[in-house]
Amino acid sequence: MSGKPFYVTTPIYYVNDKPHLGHAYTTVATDAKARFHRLRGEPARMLTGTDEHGQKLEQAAAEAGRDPFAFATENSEKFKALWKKLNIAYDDYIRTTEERHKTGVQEIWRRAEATGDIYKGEYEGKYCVSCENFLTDLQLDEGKCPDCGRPADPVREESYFFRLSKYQEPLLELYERNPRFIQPDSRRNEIVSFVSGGLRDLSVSRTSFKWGVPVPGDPAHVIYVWFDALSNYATAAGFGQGGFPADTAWPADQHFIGKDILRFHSVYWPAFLMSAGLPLPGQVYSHGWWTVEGQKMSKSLGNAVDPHWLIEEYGVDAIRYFILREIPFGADGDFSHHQLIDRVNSDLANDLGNLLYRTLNMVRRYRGGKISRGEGDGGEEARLAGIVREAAARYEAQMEATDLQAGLRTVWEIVSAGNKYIDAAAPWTLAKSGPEDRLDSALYHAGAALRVIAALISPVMPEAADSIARQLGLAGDWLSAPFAELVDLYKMPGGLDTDLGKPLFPRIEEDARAALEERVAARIAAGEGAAPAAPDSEGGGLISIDDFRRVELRSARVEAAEIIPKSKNLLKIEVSLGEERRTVVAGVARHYAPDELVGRTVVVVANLEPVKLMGVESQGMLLAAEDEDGLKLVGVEGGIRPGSRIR
Ligand code: ME8
Repeated sequence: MSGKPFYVTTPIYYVNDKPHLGHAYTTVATDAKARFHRLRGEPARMLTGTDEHGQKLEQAAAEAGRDPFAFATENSEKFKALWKKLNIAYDDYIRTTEERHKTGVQEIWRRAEATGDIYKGEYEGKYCVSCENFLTDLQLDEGKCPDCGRPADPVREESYFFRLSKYQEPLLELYERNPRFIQPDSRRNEIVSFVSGGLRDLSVSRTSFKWGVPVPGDPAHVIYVWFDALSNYATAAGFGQGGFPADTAWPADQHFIGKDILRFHSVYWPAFLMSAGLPLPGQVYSHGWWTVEGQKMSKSLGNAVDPHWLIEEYGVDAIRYFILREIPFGADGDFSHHQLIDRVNSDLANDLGNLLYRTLNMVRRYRGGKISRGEGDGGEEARLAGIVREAAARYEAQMEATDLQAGLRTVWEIVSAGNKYIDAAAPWTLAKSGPEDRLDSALYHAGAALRVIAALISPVMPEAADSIARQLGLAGDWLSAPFAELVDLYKMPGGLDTDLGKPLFPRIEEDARAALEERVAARIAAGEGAAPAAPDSEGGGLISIDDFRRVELRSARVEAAEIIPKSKNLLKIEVSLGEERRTVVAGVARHYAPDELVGRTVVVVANLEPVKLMGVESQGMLLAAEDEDGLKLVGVEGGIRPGSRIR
């Protein structure tokens, strides 16, 4: 027995939506934390999964004309597929529609009821289906949900309540006793003041729909989806009718979540557990929010950061690295392709990639590809060893404290020390004029620094770490050595057969960069093209005439057109809609010369949110049809006044 594992969880994601960058972020961070613990030789258990009940899912399935379970299954699979591609090494994947989960949720309910914390009443108030949240009139922001901005529905129905008010003091004591229960500190302060303001009892069942876990003994009610969902962390650890099994991983050491769901995790969840007499998790870590290119992540912008596409364009490790390195864990951040490319070029290609390539290249040229053990010390070696030792200890503390960004920065101090070491040791001079053992020592030390770097980046970039190890000629099980050995330069064996291989992270040069930015723009434009009310393409559901009418199509006359500099396919087109002139960016340059367009009547989607494409604000979209032979703009037959509505 290796003892209780470090148990770390992601939120379980709603399956009405397909996975996006935000989901990927939390999951990669959680995976990195679990892998860090495994790197230190501790058992770790990572849980993720999907949240499949509730009104939102029931509605989404109905709109898609699907059975809720089949719909949930299909979308749950999409999450699994992305986790595979993102190299997420989860140990368990829970779906709330599984039997093991439902039994456990009902058991938590029964225990809370036995404590006297659940009573029947009537709920009258508002409900936000999108957040699955009960709201009071005071919380509403002009009738809308304060969190997501969508209109809240009035609800009046019989409901069970949970005596949350009773837990105000115990919760405040918890935050006091375990000051790191909520991280980061700024979020903790928010919750402390929220709870100090007083807690109202919480409605924990619904009767107006069916898609959920039935309330034990009263099947007219389904258990409130957040009571159901939060319980997953315990049910996945084996909690059921008999309690937890003896070898359970519970309590969780860390719940990773986004700040949007902190209240549920730091107020409701510990209160439910206290009521059921169960041990509490160690920490709730609430991270920040991503915007995309400076804007809130919308459908169209989401398309430009679709995780599958990002992985194809940049590689899985570049994405994993970027999202954890770019912003301090806990703070909000902006995802910009420009920044991402800069980071790939500087940190990955120039710094790390170069250290690896120049080291192995010299090993090949001067030593026929073999690294021998060399401990000769001209002073530079001791300096490097000192930097590595100190940085590895600091990295360990930072990762332990979930300061993932700082941990990565620390590894790059070793990268930079490695590059400086090579400059100082100048193996090219040693190769010419010796001494021979100093050359061996220089190549050994550079290689050994790379081995430590590979180990320390492995939680965040597992593939790159393995690839560096393979190129260095280390054995397949290199990473299973004790942590203290992995970070000790002198524990690298000698006599290694290296393999120069291809550069690990190629630089994204100017041409490739322009082409990439153009693809980003095209994806945003394509995302814009999705009719607002259309269900996910595969759903193929029908839309109502009202949905169609929401799209404002107008005729327009092209007044001017020009190629956007650096772009191969984008034109900046000025159109007249009668009184009004608009600029529209369209991906048609491969099919039309700018001059050919001037004077034509085209069809414009006139009520799209504006979006910036390659620096130009596009205020609409042109309609076009495409087949194997090319693309043709949609026009209006005969003469029509520019700006006429098309129906
Ligand atoms: O809330 N930036 O599921 P969900 C960063 N089912 N992270 C983001 C993000 C963004 N822009 N958008 C989403 C639910 N996330 C519930 C959870 S748990 C018992 C039940 C991440 O599919 C972030 O982790 O809406 C956020 O908390 C989570 O996705 C919400 O996922």
